[in-house]
Amino acid sequence: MRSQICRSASRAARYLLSAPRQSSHVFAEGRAAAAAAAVSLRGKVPYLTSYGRTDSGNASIGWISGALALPAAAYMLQEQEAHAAEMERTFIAIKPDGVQRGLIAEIISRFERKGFKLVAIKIVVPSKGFAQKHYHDLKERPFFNGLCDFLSSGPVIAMVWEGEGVIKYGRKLIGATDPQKSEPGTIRGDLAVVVGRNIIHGSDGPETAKDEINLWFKPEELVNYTNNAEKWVYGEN
Ligand code: DAT
Ligand code: MG
Repeated sequence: MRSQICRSASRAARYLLSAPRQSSHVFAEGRAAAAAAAVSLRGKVPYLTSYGRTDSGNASIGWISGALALPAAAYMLQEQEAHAAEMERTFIAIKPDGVQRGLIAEIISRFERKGFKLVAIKIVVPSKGFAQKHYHDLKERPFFNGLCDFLSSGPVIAMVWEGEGVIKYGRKLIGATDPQKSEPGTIRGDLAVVVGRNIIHGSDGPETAKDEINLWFKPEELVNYTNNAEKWVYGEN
């Protein structure tokens, strides 16, 4: 309940703090922010306890609490955004073989069921030049040309998944590069046979995750939202 209120206050504060979006709707959100902030800080900030009460008989206290509510909402916004900034993200792609074999839903569901959050998704046919950029660190390898031809041979599902430890654990869900060596239970272990057709890509570390997300997505294509399941996945309820 408290985190819901914080989120609503933070959302409203975000509207209020973004100058170009001023409208009556924004001010309505602002009132909601103030109210939500006041409610959620009740008990922590003494002046806020009487916010919204008309029967207190003490107008100045009501005014002070109203004045404090917005900074409080802004503070909670910072807190929430700091938390969001900490939340790890990784780039995951279903390669043309995975798409053609009808494995999109199967692969997505493994990440989804684990408890990770999908924050960006699109279907694209990368050009060969784009594939070369994506695999630039492998350009000296003998299979580089064939690999780039393959990645650009058809539609790819490009995604960004978010969650605690998602980079490393995403790689665990995917399994070893060579499906002959991937454990059963992993995506490649269960669904692929040879290294040249191993159906899925996943970033291998924080730096590559950042670079790959930036290569495949514009910032506005990443969606910040609260998933209702989060409080059950992370135990904040
Ligand atoms: P991963 O995809 O597990 O991160 P990688 O980055 O070493 O593995 O290689 C990228 C892709 O290149 C890999 O998914 C499949 C292909 N590949 C790797 N080694 C290969 C090989 N020996 N022969 C053919 N293709 C290979
Ligand atoms: Mg790799």
